Amino acid sequence: MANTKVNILAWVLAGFFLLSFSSLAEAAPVYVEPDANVDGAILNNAYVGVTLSALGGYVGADNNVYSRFSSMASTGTQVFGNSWDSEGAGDFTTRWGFADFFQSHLKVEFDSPVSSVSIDAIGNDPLGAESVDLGLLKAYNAADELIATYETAELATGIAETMTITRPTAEIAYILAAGTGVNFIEIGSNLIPTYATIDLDNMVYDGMMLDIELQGIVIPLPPAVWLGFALLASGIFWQLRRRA
Ligand SMILES: [Ca+2]
Ligand SMILES: [Ca+2]
Repeated sequence: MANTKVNILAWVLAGFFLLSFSSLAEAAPVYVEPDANVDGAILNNAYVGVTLSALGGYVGADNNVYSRFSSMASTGTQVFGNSWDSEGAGDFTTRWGFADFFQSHLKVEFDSPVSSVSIDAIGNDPLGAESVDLGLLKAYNAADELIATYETAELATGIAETMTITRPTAEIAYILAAGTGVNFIEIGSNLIPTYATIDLDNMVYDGMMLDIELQGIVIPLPPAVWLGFALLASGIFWQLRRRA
């Protein structure tokens, strides 16, 4: 009789576990927002589910991503920053470009591939520079294949455009984001080419994050945590079954 009770308990536990999956909320947007951190904070591992880094840049750039104040932030006061500056002095900047040897571009790696990602590109040329910026977002799969790109329209100073890539399946393993194209600055009678750089802010991703709702509070959990739960639950289940 006791064995039967344990057996029933095991099946009830298994049932509750399956129910918890079937009642999952829709995958919710996950915000990777520099405003959540003080000015100068290193953001590389500051958010659940993602790892941030700054690729390229001047010699001396440290490849960290920082929370950095920008008057052109599209949300709040902070944008993504890096350690490159125009003199190569290793100071913080908010400028991101795709010219490897002297511009940093933002890399965001996902712990598990996602289906959708967006980030704001913001034109950051000095007012009156008579130039515009272009933003570029590139998405790669786990085999390092470029699977989608998004390029903005021309961005005037302080103007933001949200760059979004959405795929039918969760296949985006990482993204790169920065300014692209070439600006020409008029100096005297000469047009001097400079690579376009932009500010980046307000990243949001969606896809494999699974939500559990407890007492009305939605908690997004990465799949690795769910896998842990699943292993734990199956372990308990089989222990109880063995006793039965
Ligand atoms: Ca912000
Ligand atoms: Ca610029």
